[in-house]
Amino acid sequence: MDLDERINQVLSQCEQTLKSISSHQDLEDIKVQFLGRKGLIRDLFSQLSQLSDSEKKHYGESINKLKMEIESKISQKGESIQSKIQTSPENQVFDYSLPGFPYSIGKKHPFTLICEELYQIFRSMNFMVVEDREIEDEYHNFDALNIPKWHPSRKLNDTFFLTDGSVLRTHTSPVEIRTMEKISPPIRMVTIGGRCYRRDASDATHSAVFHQIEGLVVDENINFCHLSEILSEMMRGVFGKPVEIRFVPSYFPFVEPGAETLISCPFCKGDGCSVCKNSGWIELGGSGMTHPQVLRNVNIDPTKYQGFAFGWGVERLAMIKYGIDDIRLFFENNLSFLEQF
Ligand code: FA5
Repeated sequence: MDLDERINQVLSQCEQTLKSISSHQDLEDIKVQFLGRKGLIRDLFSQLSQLSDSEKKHYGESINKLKMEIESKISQKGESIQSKIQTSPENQVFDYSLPGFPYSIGKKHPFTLICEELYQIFRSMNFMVVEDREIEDEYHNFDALNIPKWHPSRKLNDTFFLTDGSVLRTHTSPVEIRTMEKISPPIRMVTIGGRCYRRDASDATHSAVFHQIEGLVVDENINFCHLSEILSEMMRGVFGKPVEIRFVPSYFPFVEPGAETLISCPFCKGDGCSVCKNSGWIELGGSGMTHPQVLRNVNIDPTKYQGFAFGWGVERLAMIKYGIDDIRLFFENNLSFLEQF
């Protein structure tokens, strides 16, 4: 074998051996085998003495080149062994002195916040806070509330009916009936954040699932001024300042007279802004004096007792209080939204 062949053979031998090893110790052995005092490179250099001067020059350069190439390959292999060692899980070093990741403190959902406020406000006015079922029968959701059989809200495209004929309650007004069935007047009750269901298309102000606050007072000598006072007090509590209430006559079969209830816009004080769509007023829900037939349905004598009731959207109230422009945000669990409160 001439020297050229031997040089190529040593290079490929080195490459093969490097491929087969994975430890620094093996690498040290290879260094000795190829670059050591009795190594293969030395051996090649020793063969130069038998050559002519011109051959010495030629092969001397070739062997030097081979030596540098082998040194570089050994050093690359060393780096690759080191990086494998560092990234293997059993060699990960855990530094116990590093600071930990801080826990971010959870925040209350704006819906929870407003419900807690409403709870405080009504407890301070001595209202009984009640809850009732979300799956209702037609009687309590409609009939007992004087809602006629032909009323559009009873249609399949407005209400979720279950196969057994019961309904997902479309409002919290059936809680009034259930309370009056159980308790005799005087009654001061409120249900806060009761879940309701309607087949409404979802948009910025409507959702198929939403929540209402429903209040009912039944006693002797109850009149519309009492209703107005309680609603004003509720608004003063929520917004922390007096808010004007406006009643616009409206029809709900279970109250007479009935009204859509508006508040003066707490942001622009009635001057007009984007929240109140420049009207100065914001509509929050219905209210009115309990219809005598509703009282009769629960065996309360309407000649002796009168009642007033209101039912408002809780998300709508929270949207106004917290400046939220889309009801869908309440249900999306979007962290960047929730962290604002
Ligand atoms: C009622 O539900 C009546 N039960 C309210 C009532 C109670 C009137 C007692 C008189 C006496 P209405 O359908 O208007 O009324 O709903 C009341 C409020 O619930 C609305 O003003 C709105 O704030 C909220 N609401 C109704 N539908 C939706 C919906 N799909 N998404 C979000 N909020 C809604």
